[in-house]
Amino acid sequence: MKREGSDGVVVGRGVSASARARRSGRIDARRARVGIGMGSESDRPVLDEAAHVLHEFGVASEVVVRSAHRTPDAARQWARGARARGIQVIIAGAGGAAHLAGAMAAHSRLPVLGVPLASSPLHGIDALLSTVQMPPGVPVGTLGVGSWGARNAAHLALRILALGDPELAARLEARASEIVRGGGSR
Ligand code: C2R
Repeated sequence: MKREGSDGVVVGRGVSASARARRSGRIDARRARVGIGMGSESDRPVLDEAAHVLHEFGVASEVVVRSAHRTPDAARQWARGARARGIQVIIAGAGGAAHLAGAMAAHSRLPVLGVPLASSPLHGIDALLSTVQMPPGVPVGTLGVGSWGARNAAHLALRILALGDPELAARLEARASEIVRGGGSR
């Protein structure tokens, strides 16, 4: 499901969707379309939930640890190169004084979805406030705290991608019908 390249980038892919995409020749599902950045390796269990939701819908993601505080140059480089690598949406999760999502939005014109994490003694309130109140013109679409936020960041990314991907839109519609019938959701 996942492979690790140089640079600590981990890519997951949806196999059946990949085959379909190859047949249709439209969208290469092997290529990461969502970039998932996290401030620390300790955030990985929560951000992995976003990667799993994307994987369920056959969307590959690139998962990296980058910190606006600790590795600012690497964080900037990753954001700046994202579009050229085929990334269409960035998800950034961080805890405490969470500036990662804002830094991503400063360095890229892609939509940035921020996930505040409850990793500090303030239980995510600090990360929520650090992520949500961006200055006008540098938007971060901020989701809920922790695992719910990570999963919804992926669901929102899927809806954004589905605007230009009818196959994905159909998969989302099918899942919405399942939920109406009582199938639940990740
Ligand atoms: P450690 O567990 O590595 O000490 O990290 C991380 O997201 C993590 O939740 C503690 C917390 O620090 C956060 N961190 C940020 C940023 N970089 C790391 N908020 C950033 O760039 O915003």
